[in-house]
This record gives sequence, structure tokens and C-alpha cells, in this order.
Amino acid sequence: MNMNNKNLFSLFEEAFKSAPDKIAFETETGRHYHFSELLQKSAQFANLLTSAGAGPGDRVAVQVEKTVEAVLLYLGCLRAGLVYLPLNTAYKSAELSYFLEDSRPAVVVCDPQNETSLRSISEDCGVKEVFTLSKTGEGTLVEKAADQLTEQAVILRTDNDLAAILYTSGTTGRSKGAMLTHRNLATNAQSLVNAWAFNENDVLLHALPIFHVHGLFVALHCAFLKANTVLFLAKFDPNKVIERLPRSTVFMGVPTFYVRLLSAPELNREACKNMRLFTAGSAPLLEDTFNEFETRTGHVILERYGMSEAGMITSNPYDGKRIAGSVGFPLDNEVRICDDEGNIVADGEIGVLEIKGPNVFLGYWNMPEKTAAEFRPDGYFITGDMAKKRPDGYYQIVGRAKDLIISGGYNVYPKEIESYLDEMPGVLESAVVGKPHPDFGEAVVAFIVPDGTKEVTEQQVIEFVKENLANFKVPKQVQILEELPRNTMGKVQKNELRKQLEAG
Ligand code: MLC
Ligand code: AMP
Repeated sequence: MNMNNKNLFSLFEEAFKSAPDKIAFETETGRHYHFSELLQKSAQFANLLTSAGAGPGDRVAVQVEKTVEAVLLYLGCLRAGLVYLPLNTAYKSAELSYFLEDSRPAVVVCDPQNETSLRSISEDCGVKEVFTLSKTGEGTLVEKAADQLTEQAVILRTDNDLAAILYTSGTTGRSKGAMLTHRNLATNAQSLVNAWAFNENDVLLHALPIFHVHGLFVALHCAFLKANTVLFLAKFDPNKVIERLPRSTVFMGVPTFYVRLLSAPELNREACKNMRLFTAGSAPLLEDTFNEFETRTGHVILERYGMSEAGMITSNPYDGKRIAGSVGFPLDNEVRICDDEGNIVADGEIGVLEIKGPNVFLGYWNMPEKTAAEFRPDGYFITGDMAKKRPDGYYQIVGRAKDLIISGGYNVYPKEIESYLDEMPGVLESAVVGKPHPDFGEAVVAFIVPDGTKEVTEQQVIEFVKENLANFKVPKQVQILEELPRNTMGKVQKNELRKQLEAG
């Protein structure tokens, strides 16, 4: 291995080469991919992307279903020094147009079903090539890669070269592309392998989507660094998970996964007998879920906290007490809790969590002002999460300074939906809030004030959002009001709306 090459793929390559004949992935249909195949096929993808005119630093925007080929594409991008830009499969045309216009990728890879619409968006964004990849792992990407060489020299990257851009929704409605470097990803992966005691014999049961930090980086990077076999599910299904638990040692999920697993009677101690670790994150894990899971399986879920901009930030201990409602201790980054001005608050006081470390992103793509506004002059990033440090040193996330709803592990920014709803014919204004939901943790609720020009019904509002925004942003409930509650400054009082919901 060339020690000067900071390309994240070099670390994976070393692990893959140590176990060429081992199974890297087992799909739902029982198909096996060995580590030697990962090496060869990721080289072919890297060579194909390069021959399509994508050079180091260029973006590759990807909106495809979860397949091993999609993972190979990610690895191919790393190898070729390209910047991987995954997009939620739920995003619709209007959302995709924004991402492509903002990031100006050299290559787009999409599902064959969306090819026509993505080609037309791509034409306006200077994209050089559009490839397809289907949910069964077929398409022009795979066909054309098959003609490429299975060898490729991993492109030299420095610590601060970009490996990926993850779009996270912005509080002002415009999504921000978090720029993650090879160093960000490599250091965080190594921290997690150590903190969670990954070893060569682990088998990772993978049911998360692979277009976010949780499924793509947290889960896969740990498995890659130790050349672990991954049992790869195309999507979360409690029965398929339980069926595979006896052959697994590690499982990672958002809280909704655990809620759904607990509603399956087959989840029991016997099914979990070979498991050594269950982790949860992306949204708060309820104490009831934590306790019920321990009672049913004998396993204490390890909750950790993180975000797109920094990967994993804190974690409950692997060895040591895991506390419900807490996110544990800082991983390999500095963590402090501050007031709005950036002064550190006393231990036990609530403030906004700020972080600094090798895992913290470089900034937002094309948004120097937004980047500057979210970093303190001494380099700390302001996460927007409210936290406190308990007397025993454990950190607790107690709320959010940012107006954000997390539904089933997906972030929904009310501002984006409000801006969209305000454009709906017959709507004067709107307000969107989150409401506790037994399955998704929080559900999106929209309050609508009609302008009186035409009738507006709950169903029409839902249909209107469904038409152009991702399905997880669609309100689960709509209420029509005569006016929105405002304070003396004219600001909408969302707390009043939440109280109204609570009161039924
Ligand atoms: C699906 N629906 C959702 C939803 N997912 N609604 C709200 N919130 C969600 N998360 C909608 C569907 O469109 C459908 O609507 C209806 O709910 C029922 O669908 P379903 O069949 O129950 O949904 P399903 O496909 O099973 O998806 C649920 C899920 C999925 C929980 C499996 O949302 C999921 O995989 N979530 C994981 C998200 C994740 O990986 N987050 C990590 C982000 S990284 P209709 O109207 O069509 O019936 C991060 C940093 C960190 O946050 O710390 O990790
Ligand atoms: P994302 O931008 O999609 O990466 O989401 C990151 C956000 O998820 C964080 O800023 C937190 O608000 C939230 N989050 C992640 N893990 C946890 C957790 N364990 N508890 C509470 N909130 C969490």
C-alpha cells in the first residue's frame, strides 16, 4: 500500500486483498460476491467512469435502488478519485433538478425507469454521460463496465480531497451539499471499528438504505475495514432480518427498525444468540424500545449520535453501561456544549452541541457564507442539536435548535414543505410541525390557512405534496385553520400548534 495515498479505497483494498476468497456480500436471493470480485469490478467501474470523461474531483450523482452493483459503483468512484453523490430514491424530478444544477456532476447513474427524465435534467447541467442501473443490478453501467480492465491504479488523493457529497436539507429550504473528504471518512470508520470492536469474524446484517451516512458509511465502512461478510437486504423487512439474525453478529438500524422488529413475535433470544452488537441512531431511540428490546432479546441496544456533516460523533460504550436516552461519549472528536454566542455552558446545562475533529466536513458545496455561519472562528462546527452532559459524563440529545423533523430516520425540513404548500392554489399560508408517531418516531403534520378563493381539503393537500416531493415528506395529517397562531413579533408559534395536536 502506498502510504502517501490517502484515498479511502486504499484501506479497503488492503483488507479485501487479505481475504480474496471470502464472501463479501450475500444478497436476498443467495447470490455471493467475493472480495476478489469487489476488487475487480470496482476497478472496471472506475475505468468506465474515467473513460466517460470523469476526472478526479468530478461528481458522480447516483439515484439507484440498493444493489451490490451500487456499492461497487461507490467503490469505483473512490478508486478513480471521483466524488460520490448519492441521492435518496424517493426524490422526484423537481428535487433532482436542484441537486444536479447545484453539483454539476460529470456522470449521472439512475434507474432505467427514470432515464428519460434524468437525461433531460442532465442535458441542462453539463452532464457528460448518463448510465442506468436497475434494482436487479442490470443496466448500461454494468454492461459497459464488463468490457473494461479489471485492474486500475487507485488514484492518488490527499487528506482534503473530496470523497463524497451528501445533500442535507437546509433550514432555509435549500439543500446543502456536505463535502466529505477521504480523511473524514477514513478516520471515522477507523474510530468505529475500534469503538465497536469489529473483528474479522463479524457478519453484518445490512438493511439500511445506502444513500445516507448510516447505511453507506457507518455500516459498510466498518465491514470493509475488517473484510466482513455482509448479508445484504434490498430494504428493511422485519421477517427477513429475523430470519438472518442467527447467522449475523452485528445489526445497525434507525429506531423505526427496532419498533418494527419488536412487533414481530419471532424476535427472541434464540434468534439473537450469535449477535454481539445492535446499534441505533439517526433519530432518538425511545426508552420503551430500548427496554423492551433488552427484555425480549437479552441485548442492550448501543445508541450513537451522528450526522451527515461529521459521521459519528458520540457513542455509548461497547464495554460499559449503555444508557437509554443517552448517546454516550465523544468518539475521536472534540465535543462542547455552548450557548447561542458560542460560550461553553456549565456541565448539566442545555446548549447547542459543537464539534471539532478529523471527521468534521470541509464545508457546504458552493455555499461559503452558509459554511462560515455554521463554524465558530476556532473551527468548531455548530450541529444545531441541543444537548446536555450528565453528571456521569454521558451526553444526551434533548432537542434541536434547528426546525427539523426526523421521520423514520429521514430528515424533513418544515421550511421546504411550507414554501411548497404556500404555492398551492387556494392556500394563503402554511406551517409544518412534527408530531410523535409510534412507528416513524415523528410524523409530518401540515396546518393550512386557505385564502378563500377555492376550497382546500386535506386530501388535496396530501396529493399536492405527493406530486413533487419525496414520499417521506408527505404530511401524515393536515389541519385547516382560519389563521396561524403568532406572537407579538408576528412569528408563527409552532409550539402552540404542537399543543393543539397534543390536545387532539
Ligand atoms: C416511508 N414512508 C415514510 C417513511 N418511509 N413516511 C415517513 N417517514 C419515513 N421514513 C411512507 C411511504 O412512502 C408510504 O407512503 C408509507 O410511509 C408506508 O411505507 P412503508 O412501506 O411502511 O415504508 P418503508 O418502505 O417500510 O420505509 C420505512 C423505513 C424507511 C423505516 C424502512 O423509511 C427507512 O429505511 N428509513 C431509514 C432511513 C435512514 O437510513 N436514515 C439514516 C440517515 S443518516 P404511501 O403514502 O406511499 O403509503 C443520519 C445520520 C445518522 O441520519 O446519525 O445516522
Ligand atoms: P442527517 O443530517 O440526515 O445526517 O441527520 C442528522 C441528525 O439526526 C442530527 O443532527 C440529529 O438531529 C439526528 N440524530 C442522529 N442520531 C441521533 C440520536 N441518536 N439521537 C437523536 N438525534 C439523532
